[in-house]
Amino acid sequence: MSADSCSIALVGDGGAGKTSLTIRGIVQIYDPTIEDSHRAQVTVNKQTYHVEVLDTAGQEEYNHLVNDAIRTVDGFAVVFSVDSQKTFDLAVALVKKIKQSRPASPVVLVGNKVDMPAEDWEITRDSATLQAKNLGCPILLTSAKTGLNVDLVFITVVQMLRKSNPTRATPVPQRTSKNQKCVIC
Ligand SMILES: Nc1nc2c(ncn2[C@@H]2O[C@H](COP(=O)(O)OP(=O)(O)OP(=O)(O)O)[C@@H](O)[C@H]2O)c(=O)[nH]1
Ligand SMILES: [Mg+2]
Repeated sequence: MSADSCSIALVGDGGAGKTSLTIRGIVQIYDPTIEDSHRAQVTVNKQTYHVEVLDTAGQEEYNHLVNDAIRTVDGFAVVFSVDSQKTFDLAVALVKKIKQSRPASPVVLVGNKVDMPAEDWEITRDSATLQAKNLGCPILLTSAKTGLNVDLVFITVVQMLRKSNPTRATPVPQRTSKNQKCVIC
């Protein structure tokens, strides 16, 4: 890994929305695969970072790929779907696992599909927030469908990475008027 790049894995149960979050913003016909990676440009405080986004598969048979990711990437987005207690339980277990094996690595808990009607939610905002606090990680509520907070997932991990290890994500100077921007490409 070069000084101006870092890697972020999206992990979580099957169907939580990892692929949808990853490809949000990509203007192309996308053919989902078992595991795919994409380059992203994340701009934080007018500085651009090159981010490798690893979209892992949630099904149990691909656990070994998730374990590989946990060993190798720099930061994590642990995704659950707000309409599924099962995905939340797995996300909590994954955050604990990551924090145990990679204690210095940034982890963000991501509650996806917040566009779903309130009656479909199995996890309340309050319980998710409380659990995240107990786990010691930030939580973001997202919708890959509407795009809500999707950029923030990557921005937040990069920000945490900069703080925890400034040499890991060295900025590439860039012209942009916005303070924060994230482009998956
Ligand atoms: N309503 C809604 N549906 C979503 C959202 N994100 C994903 N979905 C749907 O949820 C389903 C699963 O999404 P994926 O992105 O394939 O989930 P995944 O986590 O990549 O699943 P695996 O690859 O099997 O681990 C698809 O039908 C998506 O269209 C969202 O934010 N809102
Ligand atoms: Mg997927």
